[in-house]
Amino acid sequence: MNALLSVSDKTGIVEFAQGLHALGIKLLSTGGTAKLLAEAGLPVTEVAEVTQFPEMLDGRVKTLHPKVHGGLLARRELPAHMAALKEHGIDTIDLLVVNLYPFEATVAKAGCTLADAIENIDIGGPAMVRSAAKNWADVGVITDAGQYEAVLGELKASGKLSDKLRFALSVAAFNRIAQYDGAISDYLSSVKFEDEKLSETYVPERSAFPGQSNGHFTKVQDLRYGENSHQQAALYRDLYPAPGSLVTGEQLQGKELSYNNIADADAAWECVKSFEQPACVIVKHANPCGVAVGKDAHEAYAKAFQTDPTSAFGGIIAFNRTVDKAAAEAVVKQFVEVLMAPDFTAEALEIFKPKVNVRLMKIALPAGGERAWDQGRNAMDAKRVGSGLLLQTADNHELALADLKVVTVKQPTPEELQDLLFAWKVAKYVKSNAIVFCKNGMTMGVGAGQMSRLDSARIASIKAEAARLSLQGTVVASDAFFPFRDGLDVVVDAGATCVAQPGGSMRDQEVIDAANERGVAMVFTGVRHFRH
Ligand code: 93A
Repeated sequence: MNALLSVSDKTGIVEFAQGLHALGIKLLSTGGTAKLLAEAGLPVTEVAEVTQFPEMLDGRVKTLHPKVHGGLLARRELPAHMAALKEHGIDTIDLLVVNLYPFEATVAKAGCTLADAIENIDIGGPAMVRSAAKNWADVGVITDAGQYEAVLGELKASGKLSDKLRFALSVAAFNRIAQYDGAISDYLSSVKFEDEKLSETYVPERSAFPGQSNGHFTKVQDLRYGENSHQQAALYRDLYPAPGSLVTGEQLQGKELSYNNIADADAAWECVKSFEQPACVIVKHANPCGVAVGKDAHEAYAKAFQTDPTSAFGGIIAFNRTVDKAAAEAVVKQFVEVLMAPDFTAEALEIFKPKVNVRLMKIALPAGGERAWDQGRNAMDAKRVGSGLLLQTADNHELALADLKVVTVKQPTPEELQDLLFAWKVAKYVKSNAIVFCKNGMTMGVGAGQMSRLDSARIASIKAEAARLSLQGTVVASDAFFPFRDGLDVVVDAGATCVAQPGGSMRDQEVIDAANERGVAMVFTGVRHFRH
């Protein structure tokens, strides 16, 4: 059995090689590694001796030779392969031990020059690793010192490696190569290339974010900063963005979009897309502070604005219909950060022209039938947690009238049912705990982002009061169940006559009894819409 050892990180290599030698395995090695093993008194053959070719080009070509790759890639069970090895005087290599030039550590050092980084891109190492890992059925490939023990253990026990271990080593090897190539691609993509400065000692300035596609995302632009001015940020989009999604939009005028603008714009756009009727959504700090449907864009805006005129100041506004003159004249009276719509009439564009800072975004709604908006949803939702990534499918649930289960003696009126569906759609886009009062296709009070449902209910009615809206005869959507009757009591005290909630609490009966006692209608939706 022959082993080829070629490692940059030489930790534990002597002990491991001693173990191999003790088992009668022949050792082949590259310059630096061979020297170390020889110094430890081990018999070792230099690869250059095998290839009959000296290491050249400052070590750039050491192992890139058919005598090495033939020995790694030949399929032992194929007579033709073995005959070819024999014909060319090539020995099999049955165990490969490689760890790569320290590219990641090199570029992590302050002052790393472009030349240093380039010189630390290992070529021969990954090539051998790929050959060995491809031929896992015959070759064991070690890419990490942490694998020495398991390999020596099996070799000592049975004189060979099990299929299971060789396969696991192959998978680990390809993972390592992918990671290594990723690091190179990330580094090079981050380099701000400046021709005139290029020299051996050039330390490139780097953006915090790589500029190229990594196969899943592609960079749209660097942003001035992140959520706060001391944070760096960039916007990426899916390589193939869903039709009708925010990133497919075109900015027609205004200042550059900021990180927070984009986050809020997405919330507004996703929400407004969910309505069939002409709708308007006003978002502040990622929460809708006014949502309404109307006969046209202007009416929808007028109603949405009424919900919370104070919060709507500096808001992000989205329409699912063309913004015409009437809508533009109404909107332009307020301070607006971002305005999004599938289109703007020429008159509307004229109205916004003097407001050079207002960002106008034209975004096509996804085409198709009446459920077309659904195609535009992102398939996956992601969130960073420490050094982890939480992934989930997007919250795409849409409630139909038939899904509602009336649990009270009092039945909702047809108008209340329509408003319930409207309120439920809005609640889905409000941060939890969400309580949303609605009437006649408009939000009347929104309680968002509280740690207790009771507080969200109180805040929603305080806000309605501040906007001088009466909550008498409103419907309420609660994004998750009422754990106790107190939350229900608060919304009924405020004037609600009909409530939608998922149900499913241990105390559902207590809450149902409370609704009956108060003489209001309540429906269970069977789904909840937490949003954090
Ligand atoms: O410069 S290389 O890309 N060209 C090669 O042919 C080659 N073969 C092995 N780098 C190459 N290696 C790498 O050399 C190995 O991946 C390992 O990291 C390193 C070990 O060199 P030495 O044994 O001389 O210290």
